[in-house]
Amino acid sequence: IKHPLQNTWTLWYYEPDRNKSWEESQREITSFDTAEDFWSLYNHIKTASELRQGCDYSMFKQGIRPMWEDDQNKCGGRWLINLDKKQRTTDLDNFWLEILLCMIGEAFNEYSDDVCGAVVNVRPKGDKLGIWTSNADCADSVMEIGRKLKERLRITSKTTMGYQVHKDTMIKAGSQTKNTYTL
Ligand code: M7G
Repeated sequence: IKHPLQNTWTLWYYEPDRNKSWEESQREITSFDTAEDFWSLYNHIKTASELRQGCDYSMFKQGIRPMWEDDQNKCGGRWLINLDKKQRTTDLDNFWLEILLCMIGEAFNEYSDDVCGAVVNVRPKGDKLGIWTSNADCADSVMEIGRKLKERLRITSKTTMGYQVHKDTMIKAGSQTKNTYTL
């Protein structure tokens, strides 16, 4: 028998399309609930660094859409890791895989329930990794998830991580969103 995961996870893919809205361009790829099915999927698809610029992968718990508007996200926010351009070849794929493994392995202990999912944005100006949590007001949970992430990714002091509330991101198109927490 296969090794069951605590949760069922869904992979989403976003590709920009001028004829569709952002929401319509989010495509649900597949869901899985065993370690073996995770690896079959992971080994079958392009790595993040192989995606065309402008595209995203998102992996969320089944039933949570990878958007601010979802009930599980609307009071939440994300830990954001901004990579510089050089890190696409050195860090992007490693960080993304490690984030996925943290999530499916429920690495955040008593706070794993607060994790909704994660997103990788492949962008010309620098790639981004975000881990989305459901309640931005739960400082304990947000900080513990951030600390664990930083430890597991072995993020050094030169890379700072900021937690941004989705409600701030939503209205801040263009300019930079303020960090509500930093690590
Ligand atoms: P992005 O892809 O997160 O980052 O957001 P980028 O600026 O580096 O490309 C780009 C745009 O996508 C936003 O300004 C929104 O128009 C749209 N968008 C992104 N997200 C995460 C959402 C979302 O959750 N809901 C909606 N409605 N639009 C979003």
